[in-house]
Amino acid sequence: MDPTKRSSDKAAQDIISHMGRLGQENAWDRLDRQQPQCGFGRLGVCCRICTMGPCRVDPFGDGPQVGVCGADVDTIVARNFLRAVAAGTSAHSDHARSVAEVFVAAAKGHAPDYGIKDPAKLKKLADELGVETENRTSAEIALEVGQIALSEFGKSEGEQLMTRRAPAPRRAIWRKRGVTPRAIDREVVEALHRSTMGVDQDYGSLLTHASRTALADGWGGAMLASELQDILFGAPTPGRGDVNLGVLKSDEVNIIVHGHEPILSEMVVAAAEDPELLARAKRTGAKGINVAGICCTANELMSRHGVPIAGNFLCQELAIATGAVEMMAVDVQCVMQGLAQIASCYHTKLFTTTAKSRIPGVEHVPMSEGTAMKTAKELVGRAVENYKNRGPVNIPPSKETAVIGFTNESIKYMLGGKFRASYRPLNDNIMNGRIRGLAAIVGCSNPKVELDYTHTTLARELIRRDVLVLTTGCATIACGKQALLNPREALELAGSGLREVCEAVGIAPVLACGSCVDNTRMLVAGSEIVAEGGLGEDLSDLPLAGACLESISEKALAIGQYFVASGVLVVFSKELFPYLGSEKVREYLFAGIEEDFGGRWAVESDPVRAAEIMLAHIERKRDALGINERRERKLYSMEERRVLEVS
Ligand code: SF4
Ligand code: MSK
Repeated sequence: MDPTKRSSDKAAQDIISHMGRLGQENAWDRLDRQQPQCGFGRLGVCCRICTMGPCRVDPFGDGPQVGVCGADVDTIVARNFLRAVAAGTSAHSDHARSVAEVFVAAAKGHAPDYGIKDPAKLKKLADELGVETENRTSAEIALEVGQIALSEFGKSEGEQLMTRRAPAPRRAIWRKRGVTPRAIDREVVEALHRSTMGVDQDYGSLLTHASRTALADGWGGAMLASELQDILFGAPTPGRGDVNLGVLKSDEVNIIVHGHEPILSEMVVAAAEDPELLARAKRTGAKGINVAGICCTANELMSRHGVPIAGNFLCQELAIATGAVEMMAVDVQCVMQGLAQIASCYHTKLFTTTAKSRIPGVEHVPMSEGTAMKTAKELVGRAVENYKNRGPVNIPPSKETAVIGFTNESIKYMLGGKFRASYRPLNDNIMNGRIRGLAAIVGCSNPKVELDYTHTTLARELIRRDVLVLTTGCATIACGKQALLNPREALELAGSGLREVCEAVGIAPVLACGSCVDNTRMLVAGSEIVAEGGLGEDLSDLPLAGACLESISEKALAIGQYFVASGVLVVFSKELFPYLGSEKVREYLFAGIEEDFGGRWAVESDPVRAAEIMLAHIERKRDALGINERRERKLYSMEERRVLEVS
């Protein structure tokens, strides 16, 4: 197939063509060989929950309308939706649990290679959680904070503590609807229980629990992951780095870290600076050691250390096919099993590092918090040794400069400075209409969609119409590859109002806010924007919308659902939303849920039309806030001014 149909990015096109010439297979080829994909599966109308099945209902013809147990199409689709949300929630939350375990081990002194890098953020979180900080060491505070964080997963009673960050009216809605999340594990377990054969068979009740489960992710596990990572590895600050396959170096040892948890990648970055390993690299003929990231690990590393990004999800196989990668170390999530096959075509050493994520035929080097640096040095050493085995390389020259690393704190700092850090200037500029509203562009890259095309087209369309874009995950990397994270280039594409504000503040109109778990930064930012005043009382009042048009993962669905249940409109691609087979489920997710939570789902595959949906929503919210009304300019007489001053 024509590589320009597979990717809008030239570097990826080059490597896709190169792989085609060599007869090497990638995700696009495997997708082609899966065609035609099951139409029942695409609509979410098949069920294999019990062994009376698998069952499927026929949404179009006169085939069966219920499964063997009698479950109808609404139940089947809603159960599939809930199970996907639960799986996505479990992924983010298990990531958070691993971070919390390392956090506690570091506080106890059992993880000597990790420490508290951001004591100010630790103190702030401790205050929020009611942990005493006076006359205590960082380690003592961290131990108690870490233990509270760990208890959020399995506590037998009480609500998720981070939900306190939400505006009061939002918490009241959750309470009224009975969806305030309890222990994270409990919500996931209950989701699986409810959706097993013969339990919850009311689609509305199943979808309500999907909200509760997703909220345990957004306002629970994922939010804790971002908080604890910031404290352990340092909160990101905006900084420059390079993005795309061109960051690989023809004369250095190239190491790629891929996955999600910074526990591995932070150590690999530090180990690559070890003088002894650098000297060994030089002895093998390399000029140095170059670490680059793929997927969310890439966002984590660039936002904290300026480590270059080689690419997003669909670039993982392409990076190896450059022939220039000595070693790829992976941890959890979004790691394709296909990597093993492509690595076998090259000299690349591929290593799995966590016990919960293994690949047959791939060497496993277990990473544990007690010996993290030792293991990281071993991995880097293996990469250095492997340099001599490198064959011909084919590194596309493309790379772009990006500014990455925006957080709730750093955005406020950029808007107001150190002593007046505040969202006030943002709120004022939304109220006066220079900025029409905010949009979140998040998520993955999917071979069913031309790589990076929808994320970047949507971003261009929104900034052109004066909407400030916040982005995370693989969408961020897509924007980075196409210079949308480069303030100089992106500002040329922005509408005049947005451009004026961004130039005054010194930011790009597309702000890179980190990895998938960092979507929770947007929830916190939204809550603080509400608290700042002038834009309503709740998240659902804000002129704000989200989109994920290249989703692949159940995690994306969990993220979408917690945004919706937090009061936000979320747009997914129609082809990538396999829950459309039930009219009642569609009616609830696209309309009814708005009455319950103020947010809703929409599906649209075309990024320009998706932008229209988001813009219409933003303008509706502005109308409701009364900030679109043109106020007549009134010239006051001296008499009238005196009255005003007195009152
Ligand atoms: Fe079929 Fe019902 Fe079993 Fe699902 S739970 S496989 S619909 S019998
Ligand atoms: S890595 S979940 S493909 S964003 Fe977070 Fe990218 Fe989606 Fe994985």
